[in-house]
Order: sequence, then structure tokens, then C-alpha cells
Amino acid sequence: MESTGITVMEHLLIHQKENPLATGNFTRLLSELIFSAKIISREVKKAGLVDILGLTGKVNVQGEEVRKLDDYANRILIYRMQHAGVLCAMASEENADIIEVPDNLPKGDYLLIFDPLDGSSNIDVNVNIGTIFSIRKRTSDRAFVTLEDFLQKGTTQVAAGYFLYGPSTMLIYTTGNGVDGFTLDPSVGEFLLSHPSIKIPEVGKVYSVNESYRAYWDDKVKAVVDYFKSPENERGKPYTSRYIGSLVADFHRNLLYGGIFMYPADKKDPAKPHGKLRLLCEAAPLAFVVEQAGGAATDGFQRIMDIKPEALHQRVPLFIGSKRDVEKATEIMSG
Ligand code: P6P
Repeated sequence: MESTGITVMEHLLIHQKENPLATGNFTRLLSELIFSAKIISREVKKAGLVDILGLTGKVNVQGEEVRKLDDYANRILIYRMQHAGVLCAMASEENADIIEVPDNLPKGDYLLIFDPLDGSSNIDVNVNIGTIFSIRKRTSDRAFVTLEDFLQKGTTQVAAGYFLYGPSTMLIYTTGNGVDGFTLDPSVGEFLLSHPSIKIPEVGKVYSVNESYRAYWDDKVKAVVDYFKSPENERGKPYTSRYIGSLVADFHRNLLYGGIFMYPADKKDPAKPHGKLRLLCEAAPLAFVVEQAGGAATDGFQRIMDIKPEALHQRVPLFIGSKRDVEKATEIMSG
């Protein structure tokens, strides 16, 4: 077990020999991502003090109102990652199409997919929000990047994780060799190893779902949620309900405490029959993290990591968290 308190860069270099990914390019990609997150964290921390709260008046590809901090985070990430010299293209939850690296800038073989500021509806009320990222390597040998380069299964991810902007700013990520958590020490501006080798409890004690949508669920989803609320479940007592409407915060709590987060398919919006969450920039990166921590993630029927995307902003039902809990939910859904 590594000694806590080392910086994330020291951590990467220690694992350099074990991890073919910890090449100069990957390390550069992660350090640019970290620098962007430090800037976003700084702005999030003072969001209440300067006029970057509220709405921009724009609506994004998801049909959601874009908040100033959303837009700011998106622009920071796009600008810095385009100049990092290690990417060939990126995709953002805020942008309809893929974002290429301009020809006048140095390029690399990595692809970055991100949700710049997830949970943004919580910004104005000071609830934790986060940045989710998924890193892949380009597989095609075409001279230019196409959408097909992004429409790859979650199993092709080479790294994934999230930044959590809360009482402290954290970085949780995996490169396929387990999951490590780092906490930003603002006094030195470094992410320090605070949660080495995170493992999610096999069986949780928390269930997270927006129960106001019960009327829009099918009977199988109702049966899943009723299982976790019932004293007849395998734990012999009801799970505690915790849901704050910020995916990264809900996921992170369940990762550490054990539990299941669910955003099932529902009939509340005919335009979103598969629920609200996006496969490429939310479900797949968190599925990689949770599996590396010993947990599981399905769409109720199949492993999230095995789903081949058909579209960049494809939505997918999500059952993610403690292995035994996700297996039980999937068993009921598939029964
Ligand atoms: P609902 C935030 O807008 C978000 O995308 C996730 O962070 C969160 O889990 C979900 O939406 C909450 O959605 O429908 O419960 O408000």
C-alpha cells in the first residue's frame, strides 16, 4: 500500500513501470486535465461571489439550459486540452459534435470524452458537482478523426475518472489497475494521495434513485426499488435512501460507503425513453471506475462496458455500485 500524501504525478511515476499508459503523453494528458480542474475548482469555490452563476441564455445539445459555470468549465477544458499536444479529438456533453484539434496545434493519439460540470443544476445552491472524463486511444489509422473513433465500447477505455468539487476537491481515477483517490491541498495546489486502492463494499447500505418518477417506471423497475426499500432483502433491513441529484456526488458516496445508484428508463419524457444519463461521458467512465473498485454497472440487462454506442450522446439506463446490489437489480430487471 502506498504512503498517502504523495502527489498524483509522483503516484503516476511510481506506477510508470507497471502501467504502459504512464508514458510521457498520458502523464501530460492527465496533468493538463488536473490543471483545468484546478481552474474550475477555483471558479466553483467562488461561484457565489462573482457573476458566473445563473444562466447564459443558451441551450445545449441535451436541451438543457447552460449555466455560466458549465460554459466556463467547458471552454477551459476544450482550450487547454486542444493545446496539450496529446489528443487528436474530444467530445463534450455540452457540444453536439466531436471537437477536433486544429491542424495548427500539435496532436496525439488520445481521445478525451468529458462532462465538464455534471450536476450543474446544483451550482446555485452550493451542492457538490463534478467533471467526469473518459480517455481512449484512437484505433483507426485514417488521416482524420471521425465519429466512429468515439463510438467504441467502454472496455476500450484506457483511463477514466472524475473530479469532485465539494468541501474539498478530489480526483478519483483508474487506468485499469485499481482506483485511487487524491485530495487537492489548496495550500500547495497539489492533489495528494488520500484514498489509495479504493474498494467498494460487496453489499451496500444506500440506494439512490429519484422516486418522484415512480409513476413513469415499468413494474420491473418498481420491483427493484421496492427490493432495496424492503426489510425482506438480503441485508434483512431496508437500505438508506440518499439522492442529491448530482451524479458524481451520489456515485462517490456510494463508492466509499457501498450502495447502488439507479437512473432507470422511464416514460416521463418521450424524447428520453432510456433515462437521462449519457453512455459515453457519464455511464461508461463511472462503470470503469466502479468495476476497478470491485463493483458493477449495468443498464438493467447488460454490462455498461459492453455496450457499443450508436450515437455520441446516446442515453442509457444506469444501475451502478456494489456488485451484489447491481447483480440483484439486474436479476430482477431481467427476470
Ligand atoms: P433528476 C444532473 O443534471 C444530472 O445529469 C446528474 O448529475 C444527476 O444524477 C441527474 O441529472 C439528476 O436527474 O432527473 O433526478 O433531476
